[in-house]
Amino acid sequence: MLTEQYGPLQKKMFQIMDETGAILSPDLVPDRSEEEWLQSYKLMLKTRSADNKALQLQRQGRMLTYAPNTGQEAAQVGSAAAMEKGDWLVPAFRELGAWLSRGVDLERVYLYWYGNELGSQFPEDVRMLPISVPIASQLQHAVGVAMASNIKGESDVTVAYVGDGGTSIGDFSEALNFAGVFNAPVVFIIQNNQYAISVSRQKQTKAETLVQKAVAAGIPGILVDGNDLMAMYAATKEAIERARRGEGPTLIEAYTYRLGAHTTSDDPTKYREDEEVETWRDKDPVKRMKAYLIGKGVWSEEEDAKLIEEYDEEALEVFRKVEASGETKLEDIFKYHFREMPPHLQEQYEEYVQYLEEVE
Ligand SMILES: Cc1ncc(C[n+]2csc(CCOP(=O)(O)OP(=O)(O)O)c2C)c(N)n1
Repeated sequence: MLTEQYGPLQKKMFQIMDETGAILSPDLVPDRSEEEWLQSYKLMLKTRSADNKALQLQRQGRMLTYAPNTGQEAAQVGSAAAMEKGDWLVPAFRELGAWLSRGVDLERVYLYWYGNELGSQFPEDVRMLPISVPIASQLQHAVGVAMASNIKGESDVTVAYVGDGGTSIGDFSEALNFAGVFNAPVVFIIQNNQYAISVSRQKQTKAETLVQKAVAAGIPGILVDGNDLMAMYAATKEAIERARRGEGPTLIEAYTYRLGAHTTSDDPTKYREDEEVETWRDKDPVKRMKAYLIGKGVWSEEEDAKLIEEYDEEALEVFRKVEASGETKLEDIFKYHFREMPPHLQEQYEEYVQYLEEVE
């Protein structure tokens, strides 16, 4: 069991691949074909292209806001790749690689950041809850979804994401506790990207690691190099299989770094040094997986450059579609927040309609 070797109290970080793409532990490499690793790599690349394009568009005043994922692609794609078709994904708001891996269209994601409510509507067969910005609130829902699978006698597992900042919120501890008590088939993934906006990980908690919070809840945990696609896949797969066997929840801390800004409204140069960012650029998850695949002879620099170009163009195409049809209507905020509009919202909506009549 990886959680025994690399459990919270072992004070070790689980890694399979080093920063150069070299395999450190050949016996721990998950049983996947080179083609499957290549597919995951392509999803990481697609995530990065979508990120870059969204940032450009936001700077041109065409995208409302955006929360970049650059640097965190392995934590997202590696964990989602370990999920089975019927498993549930419960997101926070910075897991683009995981969403794309699960079959969410980039168009939905861009619609969301464009401010359109339809960006939260996924096809029926995509088992993902809507993006959740109220920090850590999604974790209670995740436990509920997982408990429902248990009650219905279904074998689906729920994978829920949260940031390092989210671990300081009560919902996080409550969700872990509930999951443990009710043996819910849920895997919690903390993307520890070292910052909650400007609050550094050191200021977030005096605890040495975030994963040690699993000990208090009495559930297994593992600290993983979040920039190592293989390690993230292996750790998540083990946790999902444990949950599916009826052995309850796991907490995974993916140790990673947000290379970009918190959102497009943030200026990270105000609270962190360039040198720090540079050391993390050396640990870039995309770079190391690319080196691995080129080393295996299944990928090349030429194919890489060509695919990036294709993904960049595709992202722009998708955005143009969103821009052409996805204009945000204020009334959507009233209409889609609840299934049936509660009286206080009804009142505000009527006021808004009256206002529109007056100005027209
Ligand atoms: C309950 C709540 N409080 C405050 C905020 C404002 N806020 C938005 S993002 C954020 C930081 C989140 O940091 P973290 O959980 O580490 O995730 P990251 O943004 O780094 O992915 C805060 C405080 C919020 N969205 N929800």
